[in-house]
Amino acid sequence: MAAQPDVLVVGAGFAGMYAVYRFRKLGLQVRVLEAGSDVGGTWYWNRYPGARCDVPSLEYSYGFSPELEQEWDWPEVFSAQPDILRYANHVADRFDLRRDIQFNTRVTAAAYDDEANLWHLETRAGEAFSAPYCVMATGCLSVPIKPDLTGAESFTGTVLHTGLWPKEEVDLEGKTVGIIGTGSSGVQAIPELAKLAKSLHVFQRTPVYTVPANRKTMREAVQQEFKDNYRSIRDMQQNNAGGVSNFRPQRSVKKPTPISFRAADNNIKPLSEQERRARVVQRGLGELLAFSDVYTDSEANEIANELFREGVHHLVRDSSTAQALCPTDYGLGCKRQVLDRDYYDTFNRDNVNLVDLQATPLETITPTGISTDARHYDLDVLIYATGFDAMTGALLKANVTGRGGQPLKDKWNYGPVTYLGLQMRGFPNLFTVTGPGSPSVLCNMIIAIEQHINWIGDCITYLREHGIRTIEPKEHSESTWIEHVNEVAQGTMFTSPNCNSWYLGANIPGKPRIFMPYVGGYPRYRDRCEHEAARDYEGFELDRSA
Ligand code: NA7
Repeated sequence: MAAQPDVLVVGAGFAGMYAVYRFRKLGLQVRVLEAGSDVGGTWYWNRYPGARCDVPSLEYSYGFSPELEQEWDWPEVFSAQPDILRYANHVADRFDLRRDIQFNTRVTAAAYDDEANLWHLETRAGEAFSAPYCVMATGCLSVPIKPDLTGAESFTGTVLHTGLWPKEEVDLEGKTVGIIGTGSSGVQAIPELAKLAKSLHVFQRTPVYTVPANRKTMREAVQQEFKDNYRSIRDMQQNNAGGVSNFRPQRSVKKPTPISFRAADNNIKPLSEQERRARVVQRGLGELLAFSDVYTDSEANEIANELFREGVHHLVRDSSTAQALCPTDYGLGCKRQVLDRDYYDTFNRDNVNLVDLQATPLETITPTGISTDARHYDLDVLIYATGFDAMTGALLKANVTGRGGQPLKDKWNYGPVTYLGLQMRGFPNLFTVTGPGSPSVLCNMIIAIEQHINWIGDCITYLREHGIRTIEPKEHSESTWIEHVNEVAQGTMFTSPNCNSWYLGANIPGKPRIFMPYVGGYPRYRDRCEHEAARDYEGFELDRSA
């Protein structure tokens, strides 16, 4: 039997992988338990056609190893899933991470044992693991959900979920495919599925605001300029609200960098109608995202929404399809921005049909397809692009129980309560990575992950060096932090009353409506974490009775 590790880590996505590297450097014995058969997390599971990251790859990459930065080449500016997974595998090989990771191992329970001061983890296969510290690197979008649709089990064709896409190639040639869901995953998949399938029915409940993604291949000179400036780029990331440097190559660009329209004074309201339209015509729908007041002023927001709808009508030939694709009951900036490749143009194809579920509601899944109140659609393949139980789902699914057997689901009955998205009172020595109450999904995830793992590693080292038995947040720290997290989200489009996003848990019936990530910006958040470490974790209760 293997020796008891110092730290158990759940998940071998980018967080769990970096935890192995970092904790080893700190002299800790680490054991990672991962449900999948290999590394990569999100990028392991989300293999659907069209899956792609919405952060440039030179930024969405580890910064802990200058050698890694220099040796890795990205083929595109915004990478597709296979390239990101290839990178994850390279990192795992290069740093020999897999020897501390046990794959095909789903954690089904994590319980704190007060007396022994240990975390006991159980797996689906009945294995048991224990360690003094436990890190839940379980991801923010890792529990795919399917809506509870009548007859769903009766469908006899192939059923797929974008978030659980098979490793084996899915042959769609000659098939009639139906896809439910037009969030980020659906929008990315639909143009690719349309090319592969005989015909595609898109079942849409809520239309989306999506703008064209940057689809540039990487130019060698641009990549080299990034590589030459990586140290200052990493510093810039640390000081940017979203953890991106926005570094603009000077040497390798042929013409001078265009003047940024993202300046704080770049508002849509003061512009004339003609000027607004000219900007959109010249620069595309994405230009609407560059106006500052769109995110803070509901009038400005509606001006942009209307221009967006106009744009959709220009892009989609059939006017009733265009009309159905126009969002009307919520505004830009409420949900995570979706980026696409040819989404609207896909609806101009003869083999693609939009089914507007607001006009013709979905009634039942049948053995052969989907019935709406207007007609039946025969399908060979049914794809769910219906999202995730975001941010809290994976933590709750792991059946975490803290001091005195308190279930995490009870503590979070009215929404997630954490201090800094790193720890929960009543759950000593348990750490979460990019958890609710931290910048998390509002930040470049790799930057957020590295900061959390560094903080957790340093914290565990401190506890061990000072003979401290346990750490958990003080009650006051936790409650004031949650108040602050809520306060900074108020007044933003994220929390406007007509906004229903997964950030708010609104995609899950019965889930408390709380804005889960910290919107106050990564640098402000990081300062707070550093402040805690520098002041001997004064916001935490430390049990020195060891
Ligand atoms: P999202 O963004 O949660 O989108 C899920 C989609 O599924 C959305 O269009 C939903 O419509 C639709 N949905 C959910 N339930 C139903 C039912 N019952 N009927 C019809 N349509 C339904 O998930 P994604 O996977 O696309 O993206 C999640 C994040 O992953 C994304 O933001 C990126 O950060 C990566 P609704 O809007 O609820 O009406």
